[in-house]
Amino acid sequence: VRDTMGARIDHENKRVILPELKMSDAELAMYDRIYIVACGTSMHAGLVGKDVIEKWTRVPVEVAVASEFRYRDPIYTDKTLMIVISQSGETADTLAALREAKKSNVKVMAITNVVGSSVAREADEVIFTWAGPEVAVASTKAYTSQVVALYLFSLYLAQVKGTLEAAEVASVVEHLETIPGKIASMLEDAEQVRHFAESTKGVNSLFFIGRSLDYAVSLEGSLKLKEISYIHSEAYPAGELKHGTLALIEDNVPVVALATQPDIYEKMVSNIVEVKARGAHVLGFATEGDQDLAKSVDEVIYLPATLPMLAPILTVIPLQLLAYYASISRGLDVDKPRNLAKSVTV
Ligand code: F1P
Repeated sequence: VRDTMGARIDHENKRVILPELKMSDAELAMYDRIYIVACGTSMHAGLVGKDVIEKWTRVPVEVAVASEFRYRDPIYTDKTLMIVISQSGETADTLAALREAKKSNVKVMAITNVVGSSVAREADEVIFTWAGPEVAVASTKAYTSQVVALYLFSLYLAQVKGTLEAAEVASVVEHLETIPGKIASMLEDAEQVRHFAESTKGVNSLFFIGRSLDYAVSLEGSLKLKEISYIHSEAYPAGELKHGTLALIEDNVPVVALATQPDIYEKMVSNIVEVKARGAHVLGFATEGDQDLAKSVDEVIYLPATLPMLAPILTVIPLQLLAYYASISRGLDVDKPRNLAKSVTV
């Protein structure tokens, strides 16, 4: 939650500002449909953004993979806003989707880290994430900063549309202000994740399950694991398992089960019971103070308490660490994953 980001907190007034926004608030408030288009990790950040924008602003959002979207015939109206997300600002498919939209006169807002990148130059509006140079190939802090940018954008949009009360915005802002300290403490206390990651050494497949925001963030956990530790993994919406995939859950298959969302907590626990019944070894993610999850899983990681809507910013940290330690324990170079370029420009 950086004070340099293109969307930032006005700490004094407990609201959000977008100091570099060129369009008027009235124009922003007019958009009634949003496409979020991106690739890989950036697309996963967009999935979190979708739930947040819809919840706080009631504007319908579709998230699309840029490599598919660029060949579609999207239904644009003059009230459609496109948000493209790209750490590098040079990803070929994302850039192509942006250019296609521009041909149809669609207003494009970019969320990117790189000033002067093609995406930053060609979009109408830019929110820079200022996440610093990406040293490693796999995106980690880029994801976190993109997600934060999307939270701040959603709050700003809710302010201008009046879909959240000032007190509600202030409450979210106050919670956002405590996030950096929580992340710091999670990074200091990574022993349990390391232990679980090491226990997956002989394993060749792993599942991540969750619902709603937990599902969105589990997709990123799964991608990170594939990218840097080369373990096959699948992120699955927990409620969808019973439609076939449960057949793959057998003795000792590791399952990472995310249960940070109170409104669907009970449903999530019943999904965990289903995979446990088939012999899975379950690592649960619960919120600090949760007394129950430990009874249904083999191990639990407790995440610092925050607003459930903000949980993805914290949940992704142990997921990234899991991929990191799984990679290290296999003797791999986490910073130079095979078959992955920092920006995919072809
Ligand atoms: C998109 C992306 C990254 C991934 C890798 C390849 O990049 O899929 O998420 O970690 O670097 O490209 P970008 O458009 O966000 O720069």
